[in-house]
Amino acid sequence: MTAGTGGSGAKVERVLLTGAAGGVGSRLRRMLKGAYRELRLSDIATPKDIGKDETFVAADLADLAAVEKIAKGIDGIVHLGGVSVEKPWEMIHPANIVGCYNLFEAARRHGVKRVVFASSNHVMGFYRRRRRVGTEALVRPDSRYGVSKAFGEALGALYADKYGLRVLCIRIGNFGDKPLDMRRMSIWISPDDLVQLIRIGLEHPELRYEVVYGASDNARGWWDNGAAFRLGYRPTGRAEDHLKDALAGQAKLPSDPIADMFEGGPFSSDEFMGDPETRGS
Ligand code: 15L
Repeated sequence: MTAGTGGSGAKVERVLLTGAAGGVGSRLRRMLKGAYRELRLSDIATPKDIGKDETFVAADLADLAAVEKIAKGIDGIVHLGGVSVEKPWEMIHPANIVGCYNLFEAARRHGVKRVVFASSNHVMGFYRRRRRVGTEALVRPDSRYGVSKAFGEALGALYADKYGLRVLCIRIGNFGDKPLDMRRMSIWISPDDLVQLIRIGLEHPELRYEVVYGASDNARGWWDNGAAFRLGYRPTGRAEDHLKDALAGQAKLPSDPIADMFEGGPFSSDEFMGDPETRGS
């Protein structure tokens, strides 16, 4: 694999991956190895399995000076870092609000050309499952976590429009080798397909600012992913190939009729109060 073009003829050669110790990050750090001249890994704490051939720099996203250090000399950032599920505001705020601001601001200060932001399907979690939504639809977050991801998408737009940073926001569905249950049959993304989208974000010459859905070729999908297809995305994962596993996973879940109404599933039903018929979109 060769390094890509970061715009204005400049190549993206030095890539920073935040959240490199998490579930998605650990997998991606192996898959992106060798794709760029440098792959700098970061997370709040150093994982035990860092290899001698890997570069890891620990940084707390809430500390701007620390984030500036990891962004220095970098061409493109894949920002997976932060809290990745619903948590109390006291945890979401420093990591996903302050931390995300620090990431974009550090990128600007250090002349980083591109940021690929790991957004989430939970930005749209209060859409009803019968709706087909694209990326033009209003955000309907299902959690404080979903709100923090909508904030990150808005920051990306600001830094793209005001400072010329090239930004791809990927609303990741559920990343893994196969869909875990019936909701995930609609939102699943295979590791190969997520890498494909990330590389579009780091290399596509025409990219300025886009939001795409991080989903494989799922026959039961809920999203119109035209924006991704226009950028050349050709998913190869097919949720339908794993239907048996998803049905088996679903059979183990407790009944949750409110979760079943909305795209966000348990993120939507968590703390839910009142009449679901009057909610969502
Ligand atoms: C997410 O955004 C989370 O990061 C991941 O852990 C899953 O919960 C996923 O959404 C999902 O909706 O399945």
